[in-house]
Amino acid sequence: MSRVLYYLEDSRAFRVAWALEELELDYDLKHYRRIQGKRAEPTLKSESGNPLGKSPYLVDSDVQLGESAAQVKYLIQRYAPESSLLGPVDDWQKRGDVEAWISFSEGMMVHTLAAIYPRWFSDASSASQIEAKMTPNIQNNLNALESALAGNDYLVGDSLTAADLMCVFSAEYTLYMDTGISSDGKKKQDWPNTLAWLKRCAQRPAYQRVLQKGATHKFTVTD
Ligand SMILES: N[C@@H](CCC(=O)N[C@@H](CS)C(=O)NCC(=O)O)C(=O)O
Repeated sequence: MSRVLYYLEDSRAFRVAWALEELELDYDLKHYRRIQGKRAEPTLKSESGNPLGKSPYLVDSDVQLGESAAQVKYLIQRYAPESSLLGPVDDWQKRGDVEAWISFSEGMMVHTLAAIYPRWFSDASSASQIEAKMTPNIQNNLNALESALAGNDYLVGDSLTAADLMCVFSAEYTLYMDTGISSDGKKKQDWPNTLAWLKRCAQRPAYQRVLQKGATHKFTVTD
């Protein structure tokens, strides 16, 4: 069975590579570069067959999928349906919480990108004005993670779930890009539970195996 993950450097594709490693599934990682640190090189689109030209894109034998959340859920449902990675099978509160965090990782944490795109595509003054407008939303998101992680090692329950697989990238990216943080007189250490969770997840053998495989991911939080 062939399984290929189309991996753009420093991107959400890390979520899927990490999920594959947690599930101990074999896969080929096809690595692509960004042009000047932004858009993907065009070969990502032509070689993956993803009409959107975005990463991650997963081809798993006869299945082809875009969207990191769909890929992470597909892998768990297909290859580890009895696991608690989507929450314990009989606990609907926890399963719902995992779903909510999966949606949060893209639907809410995308506020970070609303501050990044003006940095990339607009002038410095407009970018800083937009970042200031987005700051309450960005900090609200970080505060939600921080509260959920008070006294907890992981976002839902006491073990890793898809909530962590999805939200870690979003939080790492927000802290690394420093959106709505130092510009508002704050520092990463103002979210200590979140920092500890990011370091804890980064120490997991599966997370480390992604890096050892050569996947470029510059956002990892270490001591
Ligand atoms: N919602 C999608 C977002 C996919 C996406 O926008 N990926 C970015 C990298 S994080 C990308 O491929 N960017 C390259 C480009 O826009 O050219 C997901 O979660 O997979």
